[in-house]
Amino acid sequence: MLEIKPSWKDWQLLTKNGRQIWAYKPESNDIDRHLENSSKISQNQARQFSEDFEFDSQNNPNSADLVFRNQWLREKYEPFSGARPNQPKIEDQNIVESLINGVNYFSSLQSEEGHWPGDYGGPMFLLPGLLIASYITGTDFPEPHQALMKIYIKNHQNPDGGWGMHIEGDSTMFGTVMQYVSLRILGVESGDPLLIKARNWVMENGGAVGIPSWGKFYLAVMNLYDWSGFNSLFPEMWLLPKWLPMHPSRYWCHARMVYLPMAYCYAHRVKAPENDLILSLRKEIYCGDFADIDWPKQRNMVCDKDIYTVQSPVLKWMNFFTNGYEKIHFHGLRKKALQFILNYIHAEDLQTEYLDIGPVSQAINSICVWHAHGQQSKQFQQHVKRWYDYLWVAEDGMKMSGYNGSQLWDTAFTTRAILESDIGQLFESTINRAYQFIDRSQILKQHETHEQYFRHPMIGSWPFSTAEQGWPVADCTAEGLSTTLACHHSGLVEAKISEDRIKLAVDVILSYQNQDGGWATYELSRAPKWLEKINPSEIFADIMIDYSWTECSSACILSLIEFQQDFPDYKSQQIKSAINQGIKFVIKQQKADGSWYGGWGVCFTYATWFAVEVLSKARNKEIYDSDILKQHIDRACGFLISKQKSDGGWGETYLSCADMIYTEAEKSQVVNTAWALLALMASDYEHRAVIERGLQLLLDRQTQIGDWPQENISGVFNYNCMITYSAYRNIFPIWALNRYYKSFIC
Ligand code: LAN
Repeated sequence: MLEIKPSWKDWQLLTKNGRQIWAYKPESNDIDRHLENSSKISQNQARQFSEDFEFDSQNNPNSADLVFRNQWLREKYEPFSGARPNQPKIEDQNIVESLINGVNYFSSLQSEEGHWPGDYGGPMFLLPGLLIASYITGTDFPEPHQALMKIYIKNHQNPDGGWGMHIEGDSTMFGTVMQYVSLRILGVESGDPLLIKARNWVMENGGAVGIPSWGKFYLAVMNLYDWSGFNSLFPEMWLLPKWLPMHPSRYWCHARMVYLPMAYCYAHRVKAPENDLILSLRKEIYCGDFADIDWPKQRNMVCDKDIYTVQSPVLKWMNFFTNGYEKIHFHGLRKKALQFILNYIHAEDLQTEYLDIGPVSQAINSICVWHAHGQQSKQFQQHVKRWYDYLWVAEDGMKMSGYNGSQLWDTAFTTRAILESDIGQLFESTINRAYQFIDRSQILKQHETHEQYFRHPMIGSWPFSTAEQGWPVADCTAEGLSTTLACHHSGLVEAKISEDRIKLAVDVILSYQNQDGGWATYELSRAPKWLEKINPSEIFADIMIDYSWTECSSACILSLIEFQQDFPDYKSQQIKSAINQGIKFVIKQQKADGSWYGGWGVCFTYATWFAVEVLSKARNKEIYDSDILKQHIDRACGFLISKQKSDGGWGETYLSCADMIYTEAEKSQVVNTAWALLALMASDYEHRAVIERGLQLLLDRQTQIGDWPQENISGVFNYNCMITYSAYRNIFPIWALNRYYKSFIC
């Protein structure tokens, strides 16, 4: 029943302290050995790969993580053999079975060190960035990796010949040209029918001159686009006084850490040497002759299929000045700025053990370090080792993940989903291992260059992935804290996370609260909203500032409420006031229809769940005015009920995120259904029949072994790019079933 195609077995996921590496035909579990992999593959093997990784993205572009799951299951899965809870009523028995089955199945996918590995792909522009880094630095991936990357890209081509920004998206110039160049780097001939089709798409849409600025950047590095067609990144910006709102230290950390190495490459005009491939590509991706292109005119040229954020007049003015300055820039200042930038890149590398904050900056930092120190330098080699932390193998091929994983996040949610009721008591070893991972993932040290490079205090925080990655996140800290408390309450674990460490986490959460009462992602909001006007990305919105979000705020408030129950005397007044301000913020975010917009999950059901969870908790604990809370909760339930589909479920598509309007999926989605149910049950919604209809859908969709189908993509960032959360299809149905069990059965 668990399908494992022949060459899937050649690929093994190795994990160590949360680190995840896919190794080709490993002989041992030693991760470090497999980073020096130089395997070759024969034509026959390559053919076998193509057969075994054949994937129909038209049916569903979301792979179900079968290479990892089926292999681990085959090794580790056993039907649940423990005792059942005391005799539920006959009519409830199948719900209990389903719940136990769901948890038991998912427990088999837990790593030894306690986390749940999983596919974190989705965006289509990440792998090309890494391939360009590997190309320009002359650092090839091993052949088996290259073969699987090729397959992945081919698998995700849209019927019109192009590729989207992400696996579910319509074709864009950015998606298409980046995949095109990648396939050529990987050795696919320009006469390949797939590439001919892609080229037609590019030509019909005006050629690669219309690629958005991030694409212009990558093409320039590949020497496929002239740097003079790129708006200045004004490296001297880093020398501006720090109190200025436009000083880059005030940007959202992801924008900061991407534009930092981009500015380095821009200033040095880093580019691959001309060779046959480059010369040929120049002919393949443009409508006219490369030599005839008026580059400065292309700076603001963006294909209309790509535009998400229109350039503001402020940005145009700024570009006018910075492009002008570029012509006369002062040598001394440029040198100083570049030295600062390089030092900053080094500091980021050391603070994160070369993982860097994310996949985009990891690849571009690699290019900078190679440029500054050479291919053989220790620093560059450290970078290369980390490339593999970002690669993932699924039945659609090898992709680049949106982060070095979602380890902490998934572990925290899974643990709480299991511990929602006494059912958790049946899974002692799973909880113990998860707790170990939570324990090990709390960030307890700060690098010495921490303050110098604008980092927020982070001792006591939790990250999204692993402690060594070293970037704390406000709501991940909250999830880490809530999970710690839940584990301690369960009585299943020996409490290794001390009271002091719990309080450190609380201090971090308090330090993260914004003036508006809400919580942002990695840092405080550091700049006024108008700074967004200089967002140069065209393809993302709200990328310049770290804003307060409903989800992040709700998670932080919830953890503070839970903490106060256990430790009522610690900073009592300060925490109460933080909770109060926080609730006001969440209430203010509610839309007229009763919903909340989700910035990091799809979409209104996601944020509405977070908000209702915290407002209901506050109401039950008699924090805040109960009547006001009731009003908001009722409106939220009204919204959810109005979106229930005739089969009892809920379903949204990614367009909810991009268009900011509730966009119903044709088919109900288990993940959306679970979020809606969790919210309704949290609020003690009175019409049980409504809840039962949704629950029935979850029961019906569950597979025999206890899994749920992988449906639409569930995650998002910056409104316009989607990201896979492969664990959600298990976590949230389990959580919803368990909450039902707690509320109505046991
Ligand atoms: C993430 C993943 C986790 C996510 C949550 C914790 C779920 C959220 O509540 C807060 C924001 C955060 C931490 C988040 C921010 C943006 C990230 C890092 C990502 C979606 C994963 C990938 C994305 C990153 C920006 C991708 C690289 C692209 C760029 C535009 C730089």
